[in-house]
Amino acid sequence: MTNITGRSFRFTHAVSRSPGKSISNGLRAGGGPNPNPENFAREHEAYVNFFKETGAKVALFPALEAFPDSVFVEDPALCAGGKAIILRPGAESRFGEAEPMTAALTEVFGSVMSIETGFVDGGDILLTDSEALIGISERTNDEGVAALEPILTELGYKTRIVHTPEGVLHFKSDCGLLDSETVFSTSLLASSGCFEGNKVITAPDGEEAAANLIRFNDFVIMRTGFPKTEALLKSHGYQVKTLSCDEAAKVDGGLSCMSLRFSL
Ligand code: CIR
Repeated sequence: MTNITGRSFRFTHAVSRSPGKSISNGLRAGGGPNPNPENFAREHEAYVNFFKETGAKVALFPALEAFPDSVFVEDPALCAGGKAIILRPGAESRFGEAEPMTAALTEVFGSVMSIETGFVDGGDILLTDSEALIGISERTNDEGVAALEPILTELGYKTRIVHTPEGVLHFKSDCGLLDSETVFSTSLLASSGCFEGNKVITAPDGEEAAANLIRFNDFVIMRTGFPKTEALLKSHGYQVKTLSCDEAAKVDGGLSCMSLRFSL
């Protein structure tokens, strides 16, 4: 049997897409100020550079001005088990992102798989080594999950259907993977019982916005400005890298959404 230990965080590659100026029109649930495109571009550059500094191969796709939210590449596609799966993003203004993502990921992977019915945003999927936790949300529905499940099964993942809490955009807005068995989560999400069987470290009160973190090889990449979370993760022995994503946060984005990470 193939050794799957670490496949959820040991990666050789990442892809990302430059933010366009149209990011200032990005979707956001709560109103609030527009992101500043220049500042966004600076934060994004630092983010991409960090992946490069770790030695990963990084492909940077060009900005798509017609799709303000297309910098959030995690939503129209999922990379799992060495394959790319094109999804069907659940927000109307983002649906068209699937086509350019198909072209871009075909260049990288040689071919892609896809779902043809329903809606799934990649932000609602947390992969562990053995499982795909999929949160039903405003963007991800039962029909989309039914289309995705057989593909994930073929790739060796068990699927666990869970629920993204009301008022939370994506399942992973409130959690991230720390290692093969440990999840970092807001207490709101963890209290739903969705992580039964996993170890859970809970985000300190008032630092829920740091829950969307990424484990990338030896590093846990978390958002700058959350000292209690940083200290907590270090106390558990994780090697932490902080990156600013204040501009992405203005349009409900976080660190995980701006890249797809995988091994080839
Ligand atoms: C959206 O509403 O689709 C974007 N403004 C933010 C997407 C963030 N993606 C994610 O959490 N996976």
